[in-house]
Amino acid sequence: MTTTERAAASHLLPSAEPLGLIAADGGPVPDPALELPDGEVLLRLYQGMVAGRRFDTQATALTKQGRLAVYPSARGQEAAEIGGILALRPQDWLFPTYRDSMAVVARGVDPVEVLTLLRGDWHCGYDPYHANVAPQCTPLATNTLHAVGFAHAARIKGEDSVSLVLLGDGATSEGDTHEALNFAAVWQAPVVFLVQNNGYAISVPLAKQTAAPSLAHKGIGYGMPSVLVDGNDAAAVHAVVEQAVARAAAGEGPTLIEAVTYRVESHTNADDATRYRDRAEVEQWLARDPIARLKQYLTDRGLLDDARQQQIDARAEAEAATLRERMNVDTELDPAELFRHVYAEPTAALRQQAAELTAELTTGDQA
Ligand SMILES: Cc1ncc(C[n+]2csc(CCOP(=O)(O)OP(=O)(O)O)c2C)c(N)n1
Repeated sequence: MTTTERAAASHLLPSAEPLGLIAADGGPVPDPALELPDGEVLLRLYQGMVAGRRFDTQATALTKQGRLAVYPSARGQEAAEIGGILALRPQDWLFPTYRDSMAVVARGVDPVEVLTLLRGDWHCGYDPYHANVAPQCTPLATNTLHAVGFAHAARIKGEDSVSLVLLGDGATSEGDTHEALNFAAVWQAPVVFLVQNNGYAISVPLAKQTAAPSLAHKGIGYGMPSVLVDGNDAAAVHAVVEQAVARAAAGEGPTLIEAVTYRVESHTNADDATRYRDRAEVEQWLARDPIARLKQYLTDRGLLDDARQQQIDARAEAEAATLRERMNVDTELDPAELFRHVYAEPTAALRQQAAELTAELTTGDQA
């Protein structure tokens, strides 16, 4: 950048208010700064969100039935999850977190494979090359570095591929995110950062997470264009991610997107959110439900009728029933397998841990 360009860097700043296309009441946002996706895309977004929510409630039920060890729900975040994923091209790559199972399923990965990790297995459960989806990351923000490295490599190899990385508001405070944003901008890597600001990092609210005007404002510090978008508006999320992917694919570098949304459920089924937030706050966000607003919009324009709605519901229900049935089996896991794929030549410490585990499992001595 020249000094003049630096001085004019305000074009990198996000809008003061989140960009939107469809308001909370299902009506159009006046004078939108984005182009509305066509009717077919809006219907795909709607169908994807309905299926995503049904998958999410099914996975939550599976924790109660002891079939899943843990499940971080993305209920309420369907617009960000599905809007982002459906804006990707087949050759692009997704770098998700533990919360983004519904996005991984929407990308085409078998839902039973997606739930393998959360069932307690040691691996991610799916072949990353099947639908270009990296393993879901539990360590916060590590996937930002994977995405930048991957995107940079793709560019060097001359491949037409953009990496979309999903991260939470809490993850933006990690050092890894800083390094990823910095190098993405320096290298002009074809990567899109989609921050799902769902208000909380477990029990930590956004106000204790950052003093920045918005998470999107962080982009200017790295020299990266940033977008603030209504994360409960699937049409708007789709539009901004599609634009960012097109920019990246055209060699114009990375974009930081903050999608403002809300984590309706607790952090996971192992957490109790009533201990740190009011029901009134949750109610406010329920009124901004991403599915209800798109349904209203589509219905008002004759794009969705009862017959179509029934088809969409029936499909989501059938997928959930199949998932339930396929998950309702006792899996046989070999705990020793955990040690087999860490190093080509296991270290002495690892060999010792493996031996201790085998001894414990043989004698039943857990002391
Ligand atoms: C490096 C690292 N530090 C701490 C944790 C523990 N941890 C798991 S989830 C979480 C909160 C993450 O919040 P956020 O990034 O906002 O994502 P969300 O869970 O809300 O989707 C923390 C601190 C972790 N997984 N990884």
